[in-house]
Amino acid sequence: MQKKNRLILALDVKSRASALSVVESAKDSVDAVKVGWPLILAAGPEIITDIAKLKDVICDLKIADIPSVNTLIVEQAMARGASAVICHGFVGEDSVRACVETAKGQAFVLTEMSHPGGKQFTAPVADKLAAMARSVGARGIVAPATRPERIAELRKIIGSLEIITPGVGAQGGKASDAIRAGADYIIVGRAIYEAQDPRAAAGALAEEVKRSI
Ligand code: OMP
Repeated sequence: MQKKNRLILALDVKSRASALSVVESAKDSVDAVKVGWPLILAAGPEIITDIAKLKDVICDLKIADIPSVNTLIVEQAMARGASAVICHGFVGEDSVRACVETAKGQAFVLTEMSHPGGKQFTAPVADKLAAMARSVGARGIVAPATRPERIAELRKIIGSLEIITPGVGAQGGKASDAIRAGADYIIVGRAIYEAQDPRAAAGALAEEVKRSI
């Protein structure tokens, strides 16, 4: 995944046609596309391979199972063309290690979630999850753009690991705040794919990011 625009498109749309159309519109301003359950269930897992021909794909299955099953899931995602995966950290070090090893290091570990409920159970353990992500050799963590101060705190724990951050736009976070707090990439879905003009929306976000570095 190149680090040009520092923008990851969360492609939570409900059909193959709209997925391809949004990617075509936004592709010049995004560095990667995050594909998750809504689109995979709507369009079939082949959509991972199709999008991967256009952009690097982060497969967001929020993997949270026992190590042997995590391994099977990551194998399938990578075989279909994913460049990286997202797994939950709360399942424990052995399960996360299985994802990291199977993805050859290309796994992002979810720490504190961005929605209000993320404060309930994930926030209190997020520092420990971030430290564990670092110790198992993950590529990076997912941390909340809705709480940029937490991005800054988690950055101190993970050192040079990458931070990818959702919560910009529809969830109320600001791209500039997240980047200034230490995020490497913002993850944006609805503010792009629900926009009248996804190309312009992605372009404006990429510009905001550029001005914040
Ligand atoms: P929008 O709110 O529409 O920009 O979408 C946010 C995207 O980031 C969705 O694909 C969510 O699944 C994802 N996400 C969060 O919103 N919060 C989190 O804490 C973690 C994720 C994620 O792992 O990507």
